[in-house]
Amino acid sequence: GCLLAVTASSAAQVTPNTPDIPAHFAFPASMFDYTVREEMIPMRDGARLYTVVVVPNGASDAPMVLTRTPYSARQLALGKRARLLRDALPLGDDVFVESGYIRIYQDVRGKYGSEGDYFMAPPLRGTINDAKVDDSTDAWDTIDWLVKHVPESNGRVGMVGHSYDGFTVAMALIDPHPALKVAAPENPQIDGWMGDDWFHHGAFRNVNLGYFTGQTSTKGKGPSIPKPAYDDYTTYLQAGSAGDYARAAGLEQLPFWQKIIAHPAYDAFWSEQAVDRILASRPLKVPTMWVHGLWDHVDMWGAPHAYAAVEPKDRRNDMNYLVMGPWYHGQQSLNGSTLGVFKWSGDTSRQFREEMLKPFFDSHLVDGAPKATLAPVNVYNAGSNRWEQAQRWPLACAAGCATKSTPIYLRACGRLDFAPPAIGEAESDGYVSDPLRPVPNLPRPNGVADADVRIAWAVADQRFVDGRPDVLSFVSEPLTEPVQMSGAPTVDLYASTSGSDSDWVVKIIDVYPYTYPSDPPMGGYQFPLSMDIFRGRYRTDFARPARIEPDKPQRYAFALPNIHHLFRPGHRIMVQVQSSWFPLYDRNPQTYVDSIFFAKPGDYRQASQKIWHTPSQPSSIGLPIVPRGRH
Ligand code: PG9
Repeated sequence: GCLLAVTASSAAQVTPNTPDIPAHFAFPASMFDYTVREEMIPMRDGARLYTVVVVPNGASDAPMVLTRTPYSARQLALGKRARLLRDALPLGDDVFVESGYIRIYQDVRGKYGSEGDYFMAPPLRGTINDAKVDDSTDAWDTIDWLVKHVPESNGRVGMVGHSYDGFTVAMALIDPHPALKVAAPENPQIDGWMGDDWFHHGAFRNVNLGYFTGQTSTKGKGPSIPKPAYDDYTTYLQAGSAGDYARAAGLEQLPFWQKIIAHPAYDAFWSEQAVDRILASRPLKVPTMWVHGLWDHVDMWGAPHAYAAVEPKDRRNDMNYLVMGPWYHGQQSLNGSTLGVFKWSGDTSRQFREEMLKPFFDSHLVDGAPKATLAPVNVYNAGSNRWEQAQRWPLACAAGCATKSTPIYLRACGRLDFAPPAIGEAESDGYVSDPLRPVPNLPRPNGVADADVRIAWAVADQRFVDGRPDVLSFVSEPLTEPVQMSGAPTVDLYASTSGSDSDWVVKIIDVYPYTYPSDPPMGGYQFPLSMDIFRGRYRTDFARPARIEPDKPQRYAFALPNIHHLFRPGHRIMVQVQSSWFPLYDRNPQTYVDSIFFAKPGDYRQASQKIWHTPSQPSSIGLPIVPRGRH
């Protein structure tokens, strides 16, 4: 009774000459607590998309969860082929398995098993894409097929996915199929130029070069770009401009690279494909949970901006949800107990999946499930080490929020103060920015092998650059009371350069007390909360770059990524300013050229940078400080 009964064994007749790889092999279905169906689902233009439908044994009237991906549906759904469904699927699917969902993964058109042509995160059909199909119609056609061809289902579909897969979820929300009942775009790419994968405020993210070869050199998984050095800093510095490196590696063969270099500015190609703008112009039909990592520097822009674009349409405040966790890119689907040196209150990723994602999906998809009692905004506070809830986001901003943000001023002698600059104090602080010695974004060396370091770089102790002669640090007195920030800080920088173009990087940092008895190595830690880069040539118009007049103070105004953080008494607020962030972003040559992708070695020149702090040019940061007891 305890042994597995071996029923039919139809051993084939073999001789020593029988080849050892049979024409067909399959594990017996009885091994698994689920079945797998591989389908080619037809789209309206005749292209068929490879889709894996994973059905738990005994399912009936079960809801379906769909992910559309360019990263191999077969690998995601069948890569592990474990006996139990919960071990077979990616970890982030645990709550769907627990609720008995039918899980579906599909290759986007043109990738892996799917037919048709591949376009990288393609724009919605319309003005800049004259195709008849896109990720919105493909999602519609897929859902339409699923509700008609999966007899074990209850006809209701949810969509979930992270990053590129989050982009496909967001695209499905545009004119959605009526069976799409709920969606969770996680770290979605929403605007590739403003602050997601390709650029941040016009500065190009070098890491994309390897992504382009990996994704678009072949239908399956392609190689990353060959690197001549272990240390990426060395690799990119020796390569010259991003364009030089791309040319050396043959990227001119890749149409998407050609599109990138044809559109370095925020022209119609970018602004018209920005998914937040498209969603803002459509009715809100599907309850949606936007999921964001507070330290996700890949898609820093997407989820909060899409949430904000849709929020005005959510009149009853029961359709549009935002979750922001203490995560790097995609960590919500993995273990979320730590990030860098920080230990959170348990596995925050599992908490999100179990206490937010599951009840949200269940309530819209599972027959008879209770309505989820979930706050519209759930955000982790790394200062108090707990999840906190809100009705709306942000809690403080420049205008239109419950609280107006509070300016804090960059003052002489590296001070940061709530009082504006006084007459008579030194007018500016300066540094020399040398593009031949750019400021690193993480301690060197940073090679592909250091995955942990690279992933957690966004929480790295910023003392590794504090004190560099080309980094300015402005720091407050130790706080005497707790300070809560909940929103996006805004930069209002008066800066000049002796060059004719320049980047400005601004960071908001929580400086721990110099001694920290409960965790001594944390004494003095400079914990970055919000940082971003701004390419100076776009200060007046993102679509039309302009030369910067040398040595003339100019105003640079832009928003930084969201913060939800309690600064504790004894901690200090720090603002760092620098003019490069390398190798994460390509270097600004500091001499105005038509396209920085093609800057020549002679264009890269040192520049004297000044940050002004006079009564008429008071550089400041608008901090989203929330009165105590209001968050
Ligand atoms: N960051 C990747 C990506 C997102 C969207 C478009 C292209 C690439 C990703 O992790 O999927």
